Amino acid sequence: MDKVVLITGATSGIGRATVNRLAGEGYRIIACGRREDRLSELRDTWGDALHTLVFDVRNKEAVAAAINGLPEAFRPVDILVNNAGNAHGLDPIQSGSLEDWDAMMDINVKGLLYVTHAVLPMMLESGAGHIINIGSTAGKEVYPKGNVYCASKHAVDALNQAMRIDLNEAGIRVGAVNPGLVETEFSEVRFKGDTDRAAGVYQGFQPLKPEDIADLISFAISRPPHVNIADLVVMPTAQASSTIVRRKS
Ligand code: NDP
Ligand code: 8X3
Repeated sequence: MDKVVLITGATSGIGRATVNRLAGEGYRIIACGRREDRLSELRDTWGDALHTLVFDVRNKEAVAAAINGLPEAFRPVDILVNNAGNAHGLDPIQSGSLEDWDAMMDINVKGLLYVTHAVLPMMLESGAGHIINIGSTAGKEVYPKGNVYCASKHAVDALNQAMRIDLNEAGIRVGAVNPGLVETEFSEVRFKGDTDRAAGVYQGFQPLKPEDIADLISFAISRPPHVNIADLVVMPTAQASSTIVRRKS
């Protein structure tokens, strides 16, 4: 396998599971995140098959500098997995925090754009490429107190469609994976370190595992060149919508 995959949000959850899945399949990986210690652990596991980049996706200069400075062995990027993101807070719109709103729009939407902007010249030059955007069921429907997180993921849904349209002539594949409830550090971040509250989100039913999403990403990027998985929605069997989850008491 000589393909290079750049994965944002590689230090945790879906991103880390995707790194481990794809590295195990022989892809060369560029693992990105802010927590250097966790990136070092991945590097210890995968050695020279993995390159790490430390940046905050909100910092467009840092994003561009890191990606423009990739070593030859990790250029061009063939596959981009736009995964970095989180929810911050779960409050009604009338009492939401401006800091949380900024974080979600700056990371989930603008960060995804900055990374894509930095990677695309390599794909355009090589005349091929594949972008997987990690959206959410929150990008397909809105739920109580989800307001700005849902808006950020609806924006990802729109950008997924827009990228596919604009990059059609260039032969670049674009598709989204939109998960429902996956047990990761997502709820710990949303509830600002309240681990009890976070654990409650996944109680009484079997949530998705990050490896389930890595499995779908692996499937999407291994289709033959004429096949593009444009938009996938995946939920736990116990989940029917953002607000309907069958829990055992
Ligand atoms: P985690 O909290 O486990 O992982 C989030 C990842 O995003 C971390 O690696 C984190 O790295 C990275 N990240 C967050 N903020 C930044 C930033 N400012 N700059 C760079 N990297 C950042 O959550 P998940 O794995 O669950 O989330 C991954 C994606 O999946 C997100 O886009 C999320 O919205 C989406 N998703 C999650 C679902 C779920 O139920 N868990 C369901 C649907 C979608 P670091 O902190 O080291 O920078
Ligand atoms: C994460 C799933 O339902 O918490 O995107 O918004 S949800």
